[in-house]
Amino acid sequence: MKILVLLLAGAVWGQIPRLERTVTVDGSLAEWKDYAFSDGLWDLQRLRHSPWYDTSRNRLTVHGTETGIDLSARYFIGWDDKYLYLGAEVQDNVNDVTDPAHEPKRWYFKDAICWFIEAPRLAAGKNFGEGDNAFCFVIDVKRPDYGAWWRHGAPGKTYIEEPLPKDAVTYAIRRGQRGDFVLEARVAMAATLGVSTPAWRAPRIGDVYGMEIVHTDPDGGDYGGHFLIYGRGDDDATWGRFELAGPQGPVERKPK
Ligand SMILES: [Ca+2]
Ligand SMILES: [Ca+2]
Ligand SMILES: [Ca+2]
Repeated sequence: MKILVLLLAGAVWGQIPRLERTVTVDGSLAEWKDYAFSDGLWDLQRLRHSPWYDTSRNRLTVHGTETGIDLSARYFIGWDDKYLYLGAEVQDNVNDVTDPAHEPKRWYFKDAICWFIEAPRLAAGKNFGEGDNAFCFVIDVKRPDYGAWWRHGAPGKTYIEEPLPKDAVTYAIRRGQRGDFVLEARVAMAATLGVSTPAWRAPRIGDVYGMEIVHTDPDGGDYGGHFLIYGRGDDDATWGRFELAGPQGPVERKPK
C-alpha cells in the first residue's frame, strides 16, 4: 500500500482550469460549472473503488429507515489571479448542523464540505503544517461565524483553527427540499495560502497544488459519516496533485 500511495503522490490527478468568467456567488453554479474542474458524481460506491478508500474513514451512517440518497455530490473548482472558486451540488437526505458538543472548529460533526489545499504542493509529505490549508463550509443557511472555517499551518505552526477572514471569503448555500444543497464559495488566495507559507506565490499556469476533499454527513449521528476524496487524511503526502491550467470550455456536443 505504501508503494501505491507513493506512486499516487507523484501523478497529476487533474487540471484545474483558470476561469475567465465573472462568478456571482449566489448559490447557483450555472455560470461557471462547465468551465471548472469536475470529475463527475461521487458516491460511496465510486469511493469504494478508489485507491484511497479506507473503510474506517470513508463511510456513511445508517439510521434505520432512510429514504432517498444518503449522500452523493459533484464538486467543482476553478481559479483566477486572486481567487479559488469552490462549488458543490449535493444530494443528502438530512440537513444536519446541530452538534451537542458544539465548538466552532467542529465542522466535521456537522454537514460540511472541506477542501484541503497544499499550495504549493511540496515533494516531501508531512502531517498538517506549513503550506496546508483546509477551507471548510458548514451547510447552515444561517451562515454562523464558524460557518466558513480555516484550519491551516504556518511557518513552525500546525493546526491553527480560526474562521476564514471575512474579507477573504464569500459563500452562498442554496438548500433544496430535503438535505440537498448547492454550495458556492470564493476564497482569496493571498490572504490564506499566502499566510500559510512564504513559498506560495501568485498563481500561474503550471503551478501544482495538493488537494483532498472531505465531505462530512453525520445526519444526526455521531462523528462518522464522510467521504474522503483524492487523499487519505491529514498527511498531505497522500493528497492528489492538481495542476493550475489554462481555461477550458464546456464538453462539446456534436450535431448529428
Ligand atoms: Ca453563481
Ligand atoms: Ca445523508
Ligand atoms: Ca446530512
